[in-house]
Amino acid sequence: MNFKQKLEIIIKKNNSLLCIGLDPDLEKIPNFLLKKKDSIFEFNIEIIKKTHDLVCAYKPNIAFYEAYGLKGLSQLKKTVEYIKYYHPEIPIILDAKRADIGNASKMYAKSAFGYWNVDAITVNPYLGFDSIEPFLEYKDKGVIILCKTSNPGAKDFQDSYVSPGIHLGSGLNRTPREIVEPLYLNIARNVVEWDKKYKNCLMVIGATWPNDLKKIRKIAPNMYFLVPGIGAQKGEAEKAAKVGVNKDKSGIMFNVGRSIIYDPYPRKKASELKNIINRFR
Ligand code: OMP
Repeated sequence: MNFKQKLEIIIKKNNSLLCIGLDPDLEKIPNFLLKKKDSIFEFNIEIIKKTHDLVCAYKPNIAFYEAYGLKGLSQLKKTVEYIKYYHPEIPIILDAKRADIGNASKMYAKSAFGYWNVDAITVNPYLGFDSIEPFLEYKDKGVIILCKTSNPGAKDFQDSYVSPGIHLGSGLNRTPREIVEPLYLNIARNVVEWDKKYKNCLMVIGATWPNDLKKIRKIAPNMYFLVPGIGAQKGEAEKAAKVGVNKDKSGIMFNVGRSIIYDPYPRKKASELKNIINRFR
């Protein structure tokens, strides 16, 4: 079963487009867990136990584990193994925003899909097609390409006007200089082309940019999107759900981290968000 099939099954089973970000911060996790040996892992287990029937995916961001060195990374490994053992039907997305020159990307891909054994990874398209291709070659995995990120600085470069170049696999096809569009739309068009061949592409679009989300949905009517930025980053689930879904009222994973995992009642909060998304999708 490939990543998209796995995702579609769990979306239906849990009737949910909610993805929870497992981004543990030792300064924020409850005191009683800090006393335990593997407090990050224990914190994640608490969240997973309370939410596994409410989600369509879990997304650990590797920064929150790397920050604690090998001890942190070993707890990421334990978290992945825990989910794979107790909830094998739930996809795990490694949020690492990787990609490098080809031979290094090959190693990043091997690390994500081999060692970490996750179902999908986030990647950064700045280095171009040859930096993404080593990930795309894992056809049963999901490759989630940054398109328009949720942060305020997304405007700095991603909104720049460029003359569109489409990489069709055989090489780059650039339109005349006078034709321009924002870089993020050019990325979206490229990802749609890549997906025709590899069939495992997804895109990241921040919930903080609902107008851009709408434009990207037009370019990629059938693609799955990862939409972060709800809650702590002030993106609104209602708006993003209305404009972002595909014709089947699906096609999105809404990632929420802090505003669920640090809520005193994570299950209640996750359930509320799941229901809001379902009401507006
Ligand atoms: P909260 O802001 O706590 O909900 O967490 C957001 C998570 O999504 C973090 O792990 C971010 O790194 C990630 N993220 C964004 O916030 N914005 C993006 O544009 C892309 C991502 C991502 O790729 O997941």
